[in-house]
Amino acid sequence: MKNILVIGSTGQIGSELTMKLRANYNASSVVAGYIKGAEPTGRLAESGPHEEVDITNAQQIAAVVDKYKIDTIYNLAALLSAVAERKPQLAWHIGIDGLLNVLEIAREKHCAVFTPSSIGSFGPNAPKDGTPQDTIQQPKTIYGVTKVTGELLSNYYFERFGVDTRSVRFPGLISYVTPPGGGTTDYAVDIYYYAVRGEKFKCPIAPGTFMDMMYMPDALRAAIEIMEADPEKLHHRNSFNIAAMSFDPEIIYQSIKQVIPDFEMEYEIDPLRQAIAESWPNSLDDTCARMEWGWEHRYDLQVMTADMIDKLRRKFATNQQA
Ligand code: AKB
Repeated sequence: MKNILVIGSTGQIGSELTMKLRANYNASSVVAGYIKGAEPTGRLAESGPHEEVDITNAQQIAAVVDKYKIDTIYNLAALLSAVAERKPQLAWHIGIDGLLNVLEIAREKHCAVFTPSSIGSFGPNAPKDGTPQDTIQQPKTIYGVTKVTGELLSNYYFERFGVDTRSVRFPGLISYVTPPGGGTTDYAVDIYYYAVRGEKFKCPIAPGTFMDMMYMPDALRAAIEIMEADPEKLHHRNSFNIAAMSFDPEIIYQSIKQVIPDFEMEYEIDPLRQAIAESWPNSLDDTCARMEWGWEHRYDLQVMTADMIDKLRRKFATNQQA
């Protein structure tokens, strides 16, 4: 990876991944692609080049790829699961028409492409616990439909045209930097904000609903390590199961209470998110990622909780001083 374009650089993953890529490689060769209305600000804007790149506009993508001699594209443009259910056509347009634009440009201009998939690519008829790498994928959500289609399309471009496409199936991602928007797993981010602000949390997901989750530093490492992996060792490409921890709302609540004992939570179930969560696996088996490119998570729930609370306390203290 020499010259990198991040499409969706101001989103939940993009804002942190762009900064990490700039830290790991040459900052001036990591281009932050954004859409109108979501321009980068602060360090993201100052630390390297940024260009308007709407994934639905093939000419715009091609022009930026040419201008910066891009060899690797991180395609992070997507609607998260709950929002996608409300706007299925837009979810398809961004997730699949947009991906096709990226893959065609990658084919013409010889770029490698990373496009994240998700635990949402599985449906209710996949094995619930220890969901295998290769198993039935029949999601019930438009988000999942776009993710499975994206995996197949990316594999097709690799096998048919030799485009170096790679991907991981992200669990719910937890971070103190950029808040997510419209995901089913977002409760596991919100809960920390409420706890640190000393407010009671209304949990939209029912007790006993398990989903895979991951702390953002692990997710960023995964996105970089998969693109740096030795291609000779990859039997799979699109997309690898990766995992770090699986919990339900009661378990994360108890882990926060160990640090903030008077934290309170009650349940106010969101039927849409609950139905989506119930259709997803409880936990994925990530043996293939561990064997083929050495994937390892570093953060478990306890370590993540301690770090999230510490970082959010500092963030709120700084905001109050400002
Ligand atoms: C969502 O909840 O939509 C995402 C995901 C698990 O892909 N965080």
